[in-house]
Amino acid sequence: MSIQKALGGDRRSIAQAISALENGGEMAYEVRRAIAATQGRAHVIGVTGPPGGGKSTLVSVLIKGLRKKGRTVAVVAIDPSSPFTGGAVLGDRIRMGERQSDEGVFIRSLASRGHLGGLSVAAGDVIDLFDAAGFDVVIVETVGAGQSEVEITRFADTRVVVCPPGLGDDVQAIKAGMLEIADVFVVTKSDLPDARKTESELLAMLTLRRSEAVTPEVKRVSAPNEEGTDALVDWLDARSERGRRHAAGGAKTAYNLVSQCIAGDNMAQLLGIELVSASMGSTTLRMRALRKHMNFNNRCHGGALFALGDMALGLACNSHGKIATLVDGQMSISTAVEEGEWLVAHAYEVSRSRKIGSYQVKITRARDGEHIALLHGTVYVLDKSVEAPKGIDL
Ligand SMILES: Nc1nc2c(ncn2[C@@H]2O[C@H](COP(=O)(O)OP(=O)(O)OP(=O)(O)O)[C@@H](O)[C@H]2O)c(=O)[nH]1
Ligand SMILES: [Mg+2]
Repeated sequence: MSIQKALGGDRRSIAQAISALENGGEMAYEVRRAIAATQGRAHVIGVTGPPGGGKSTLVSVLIKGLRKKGRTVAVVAIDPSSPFTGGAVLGDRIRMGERQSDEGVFIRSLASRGHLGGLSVAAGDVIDLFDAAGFDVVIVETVGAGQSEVEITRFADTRVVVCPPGLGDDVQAIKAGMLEIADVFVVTKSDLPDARKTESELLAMLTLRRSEAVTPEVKRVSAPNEEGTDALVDWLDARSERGRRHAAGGAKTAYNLVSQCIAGDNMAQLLGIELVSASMGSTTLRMRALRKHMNFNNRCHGGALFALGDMALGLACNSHGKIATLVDGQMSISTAVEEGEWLVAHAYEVSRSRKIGSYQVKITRARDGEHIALLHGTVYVLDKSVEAPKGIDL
């Protein structure tokens, strides 16, 4: 596999790079490292909403509209049940198979792998890969059930929440979770009788929102009649939110900050912990289990594993630029590590408020992606900026 070819847009290499990211393993961090060195520029659009709400159909409509505007589009569908398998999505009108043969479109389904019921761990990396490979727009489809609609806020520049008619009281459930995160509500299936009612219910809820919040748009779309589709595509395309997740201390800044933190960390030097990649709220490190890490049983010492996990977690929670410190951490270890093995620690943010953050770190064996240990930690965020070591420009 050639990572450089993938970053140049070669489809076969992109597919291979995604497989590497999914499998974990040794190649995954090579890919992550290559991605980390590139600057994001894609407009990442997250599409979420209830099961069967019309998300995939809407994504097809968006692909078609964005292609007409000359944009290249990559799609990450996070749900094994999504019909992005090359079959017909909406009768003969929009065939995903036809879209797949379009050089400007790349569609990939990812299994959710049960990561907190939300986005798979690899999803963020796959989005970054598409971004690095030069796609103008990356669309992420997730089923809004539990964590995923909240997680999408970490990944997307623009959040589209699908709200089909006929949800009845379930519109209240949308109010509880998604009202907070949406940039635009799309009332799908607007050809169905209850569509106007759903729209007015949404508008009524939005007027109850706190006045300082930016009020999301509400748009109606009927896929079979192609009603409202152009307006939605125009609105999305005109948004200047492109690459927003990278702005204001985005991936590049986070990477610079984290790489300087680790360079100035004595424990990391002592144990030989290296940075693989970093973005806001997420880091990947690696460490080779050497003689000095072994316990009396000639296996990697639990303390060394914890130090690796703690380092990854510490960098992930400090990557926002505010000093954060671990106040509670628990590690479970499921597999012993032999001398000579490379270990990869991937830390990611589960949640974060102004003062408290929750993080997880997965430690795997690089050779085969075997699960080694899981660290869960709670951090306390101080009202102080992380100081970069002297003489280095951020
Ligand atoms: N009448 C009508 N039906 C639609 C429209 N959009 C989607 N549907 C139908 O709604 C059903 C679900 O559509 P999908 O696009 O698969 O919905 P989804 O949200 O992706 O579903 P999951 O991924 O399984 O959660 C399908 O039978 C579609 O044909 C529309 O605008 N009008
Ligand atoms: Mg779907």
